[in-house]
Amino acid sequence: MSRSAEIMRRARELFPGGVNSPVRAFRGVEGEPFVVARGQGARIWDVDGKEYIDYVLSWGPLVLGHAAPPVLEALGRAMQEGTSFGIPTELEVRLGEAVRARMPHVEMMRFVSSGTEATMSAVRLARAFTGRDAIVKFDGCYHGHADSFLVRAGSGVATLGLPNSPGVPEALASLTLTAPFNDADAVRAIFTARREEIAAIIVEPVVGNAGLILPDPGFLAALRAIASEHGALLIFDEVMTGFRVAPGGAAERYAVTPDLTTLGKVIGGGLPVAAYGGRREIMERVAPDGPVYQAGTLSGNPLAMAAGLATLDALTPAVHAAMEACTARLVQGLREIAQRRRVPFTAAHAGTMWGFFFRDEPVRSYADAKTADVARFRRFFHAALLRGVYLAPSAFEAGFMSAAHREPEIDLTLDRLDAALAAAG
Ligand code: KE4
Repeated sequence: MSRSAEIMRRARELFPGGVNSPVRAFRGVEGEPFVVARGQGARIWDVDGKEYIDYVLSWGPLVLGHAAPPVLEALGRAMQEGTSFGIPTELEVRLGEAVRARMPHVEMMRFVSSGTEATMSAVRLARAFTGRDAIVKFDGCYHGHADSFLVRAGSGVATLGLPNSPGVPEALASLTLTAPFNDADAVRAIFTARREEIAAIIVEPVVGNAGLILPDPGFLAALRAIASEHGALLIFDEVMTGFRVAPGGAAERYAVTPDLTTLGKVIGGGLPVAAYGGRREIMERVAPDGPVYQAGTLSGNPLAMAAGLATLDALTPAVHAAMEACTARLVQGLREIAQRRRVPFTAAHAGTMWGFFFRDEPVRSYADAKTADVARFRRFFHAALLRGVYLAPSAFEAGFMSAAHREPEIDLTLDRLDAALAAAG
């Protein structure tokens, strides 16, 4: 028995599915997850010594790659001073200033410890600010596991084909209205029917939890106009897209300014950090200045702040541009391989996020994504893994890039995925 198998046997005694987050269990691709031992740059090694080029990168945070020197050095310095205080530190101020310098529309923010906390708090704040209870989200979008979001959600919920999760009271779920991504008319129709009830539209500006789905030109601007017209807030959930689809996130890439933004992943550099923020007049409603309560023992944790700050400081426009070029090269290379092998295939990227579907036509919505050939994805995933390329273990996730992936890694990846596509049949 491999060490991975032995450790997973013990893990299954302790954790549901042997994992601490469902999508790690490989249920979307069948088979058993490997147990990772360590990571360095673009690569990870499992406990049996097998090496993989990693395109999941902890589901997005590791934009500099694994064990990036600037992050390790910053952590080493910070931990010498202590690991947590529950008292204001300058580190959180410096990370907040770094975020606002890249996203000026995030005038004021609050750090929390997970993307779910960020989106949950942003929706509570939107409901308080507008005095309304309903929210609009999009089919296949995933905003974390807070009750209101587990309605036609993406990511692990889509991967596992779960219904709209048991345990969410119908009274609450009924306040979450859904529309297909890229369908502004459907959103207009919802507002026409329920205008006075809707507190906010929350959207992944580039969907990364139903596979990668790009917004049609004008779609995000249409959401901006609809929200403004009806007195609702527009929330960009940039937990995944933030500092990945552009140095200033989706707001910069698509020149659309949301009222509130949620962030995570990259701003923690691999440690638990997330944030919600936006217009000052809205954020000033948050306790202790305002009545909207939200709190967190480890919010603004100095080690996490240090890792996030080191990551943003190293993520210069030049580093971002080089990563985007590698992402484009990988996606174009995959298109050429699929075309040569006559495999129905569509792929896209936005900055340093990328994705593909085994389907000929482009994917504009979750409904489109669900028509892709998931069985072929499953075979391809395992053929790639066998050849040392670790892709997200689900057809309903995105791929990522890091500054540690250079041309040699991309060329090696394309060689390996060419062979994997042949083997996948
Ligand atoms: P967390 O609570 O997992 O930190 O963040 C929730 C979240 C919110 N918004 C977006 C756009 C997200 O992508 C996420 C989390 N992303 C998934 C990957 N698709 C995390 C991986 C996992 O669930 O283990």
